[in-house]
Amino acid sequence: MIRLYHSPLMRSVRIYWLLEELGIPYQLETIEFGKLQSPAYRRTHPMGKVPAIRDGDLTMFESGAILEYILERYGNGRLEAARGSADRGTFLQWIHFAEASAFPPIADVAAHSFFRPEADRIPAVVEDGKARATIILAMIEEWLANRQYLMGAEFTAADIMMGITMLGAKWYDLLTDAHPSSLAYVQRLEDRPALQKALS
Ligand SMILES: N[C@@H](CCC(=O)N[C@@H](CS)C(=O)NCC(=O)O)C(=O)O
Repeated sequence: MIRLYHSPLMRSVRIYWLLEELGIPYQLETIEFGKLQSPAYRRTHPMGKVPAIRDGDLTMFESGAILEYILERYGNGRLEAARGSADRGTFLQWIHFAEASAFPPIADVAAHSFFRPEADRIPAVVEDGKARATIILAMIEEWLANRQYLMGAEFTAADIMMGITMLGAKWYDLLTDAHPSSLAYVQRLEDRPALQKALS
């Protein structure tokens, strides 16, 4: 059975949410954020980050990679675009964009506005993060203007990857009245029982 290493409200929510959507059995190992750097947990994730999973002999980290692995091994084609299709390209684009391009500016704003001790916060990093986030959020807003979900009418795992990024944007006040389609999209995601459980 998959064991998921998770801290509340962190990127491990993606995998918790995915497991709930797929209805596959798993064990949840919740670790306080402040204990992620303990030597014990760093034997599972050498950088002391979440998510990580164990599945039989496999130990792995990186939310996007874990999500792809779980879909491939346990998804039976659910929540993903068909392999080899053109839609597959778009699906993979959003999976990777979520963490590689969209999350970093949001994380910079969050770290230097909320998480770091006040003395370590650099206002210029916040300004730069906001400027980069503005470009990204405008682009997503345009994409969502005529779509319910990233891939169109159907909810997929791309919405799980990007959904947590977009929730981060909402939590850190980067989503505003200038983003009505994105706010409606985030609300649609927040209405899903599987996300509600993963956030509880
Ligand atoms: N790219 C990684 C990022 C993982 C990551 O940075 N997780 C944060 C929580 S959202 C963490 O564990 N931080 C703990 C720390 O840096 O001490 C992924 O998507 O899995």
